[in-house]
Amino acid sequence: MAPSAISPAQQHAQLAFASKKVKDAAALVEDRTDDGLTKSLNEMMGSWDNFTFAPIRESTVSRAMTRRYFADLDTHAESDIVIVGAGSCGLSAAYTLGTLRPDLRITIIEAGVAPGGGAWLGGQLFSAMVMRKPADVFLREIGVPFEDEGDYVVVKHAALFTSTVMSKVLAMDNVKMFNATTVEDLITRPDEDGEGVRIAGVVTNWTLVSMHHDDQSCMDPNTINAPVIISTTGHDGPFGAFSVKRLVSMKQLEQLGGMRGLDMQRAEDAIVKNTREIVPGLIVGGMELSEIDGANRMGPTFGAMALSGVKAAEEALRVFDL
Ligand code: 48N
Repeated sequence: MAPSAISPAQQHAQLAFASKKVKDAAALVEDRTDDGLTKSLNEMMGSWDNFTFAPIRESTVSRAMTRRYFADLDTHAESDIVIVGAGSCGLSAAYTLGTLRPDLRITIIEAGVAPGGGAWLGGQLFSAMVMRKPADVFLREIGVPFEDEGDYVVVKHAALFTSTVMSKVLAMDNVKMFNATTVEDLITRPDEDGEGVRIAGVVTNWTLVSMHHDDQSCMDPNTINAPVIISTTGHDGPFGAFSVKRLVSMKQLEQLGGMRGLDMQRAEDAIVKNTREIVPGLIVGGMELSEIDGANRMGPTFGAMALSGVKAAEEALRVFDL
């Protein structure tokens, strides 16, 4: 028998996926008719007079959502790796980790209702997204078409990149994203190898609650334990650069380096090369890193975000397997 092209862990993950009554989307796609649509959809069109949905009761919908959500919260209360921030860097890290290690329980915490961070547009409301080579390697990995312009490539709409990498991450059985949820603190333990701390998880709350602690009585948070955290919370936005700012306020870092002015040439190499573990258990990548290192910003090029995510995943596996 030909050797299996996938690892035992991936076989395990695929079996788990199938056994959960969740049908793989690819297996569900029927043959298409000559006009490009499936036979079922073709038959539905034009026959709306007797059309009706199957019956349902409101509580059934409520239970279908809440049962799964709270089961996920219960399962992911102990995670192997938590990624804070589902922007282009966090999603690229999640894709790489989820693909390499389908045996690991990976949790993504995203403050926005809509994940994706700053990667829905290429820059100043323009649609196209530029990535400098060799970041096209990641686009080929996830199957995003692009125009090759020599030293750089152009994805026709930034949302095509972001929705593609997100759809692959969300389809992974070992990855769960909690969006509209904010990391509002870090769980720490004394670091056995030094005087500092080891990061051992995250403290979370609904984003709307996190934004109103000042004008509401205390609303206590929830927690997720994990031995490795990847923080990719960007450099702007209501919670930008969250983890590195928290390290300063808990006196684990002297001060932030402060993001420097825009210099495309220097910024992207620095972000990718310096994606690393900042304090034991906490890896920082993407534009959050520029706030700690004082790296330049790169403006509307996204190759460093994707490859910083790949490097953050590699760093996380190094720390996890230590
Ligand atoms: O897109 P961002 O902001 O961050 P990155 O590092 O993934 O990508 C940065 C990129 O979009 C740029 O800034 C480009 C390249 N421009 C550079 C330049 O020179 O201006 O995504 C961060 C995500 C967002 O979705 C936030 O909502 C989320 O992180 N987030 C959080 N989620 C949960 N808890 C938090 N505390 C938190 N803080 C931010």
